[in-house]
Amino acid sequence: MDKGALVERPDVKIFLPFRFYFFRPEELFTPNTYNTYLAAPGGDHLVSLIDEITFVAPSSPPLSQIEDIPPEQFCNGDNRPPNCGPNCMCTHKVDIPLGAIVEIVLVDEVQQVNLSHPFHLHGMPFYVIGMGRSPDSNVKKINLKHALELDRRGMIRRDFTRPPQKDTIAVPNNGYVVLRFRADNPGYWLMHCHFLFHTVIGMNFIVHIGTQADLPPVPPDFPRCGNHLPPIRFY
Ligand SMILES: [Cu+2]
Repeated sequence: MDKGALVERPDVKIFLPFRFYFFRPEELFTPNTYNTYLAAPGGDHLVSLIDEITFVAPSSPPLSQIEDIPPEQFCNGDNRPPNCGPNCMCTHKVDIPLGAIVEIVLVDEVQQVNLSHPFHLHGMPFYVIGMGRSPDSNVKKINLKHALELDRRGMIRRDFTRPPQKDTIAVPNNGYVVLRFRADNPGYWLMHCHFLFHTVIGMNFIVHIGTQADLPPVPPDFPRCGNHLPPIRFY
């Protein structure tokens, strides 16, 4: 057990709600936009949002070619591009200092019965220190606001005694999970729902740990790649 990660107050605490955005038909083919969507059985056209952002893969690998990625392509809940719209498309990246104790609370705002999204983190395992649904029977659907309120009132319990260590956890539908890890592996790590049809419509974000100085140099003959399409306006 990493007892140092299982302390009352983490260094970084992030609440991340996730949900779907359903397109109206007239939104789908707006000139000069390029929407990605899933055509679901039943006819819905949707994208995933984590903290109101649908993830777009960067045009080059950040690990080896960070200088080739326009900084404005990155975003997060605190730094969304202006006029991003309801299907805000950018490369969702959360910056974490190397060595920080991180707590992530994932909140299911999809709330589809029998659908519990399996979230997977690359790079390091995490402890699952909390999981549940709202104890308030008047609240039929959980959301970020309610989860924050529960946390403020001390009603999101955290178990530090013997939490399981995992690399994937199903977030109970209409509920939440509380994860803890020590950010001791520098780099750019994807965290994403492991339903592939949710990954392709943006249910991902990058956990960026440390700085470029914490990474080994890129080998001189390392393969390079990039975006071969003309620039696409995402937002
Ligand atoms: Cu999912």
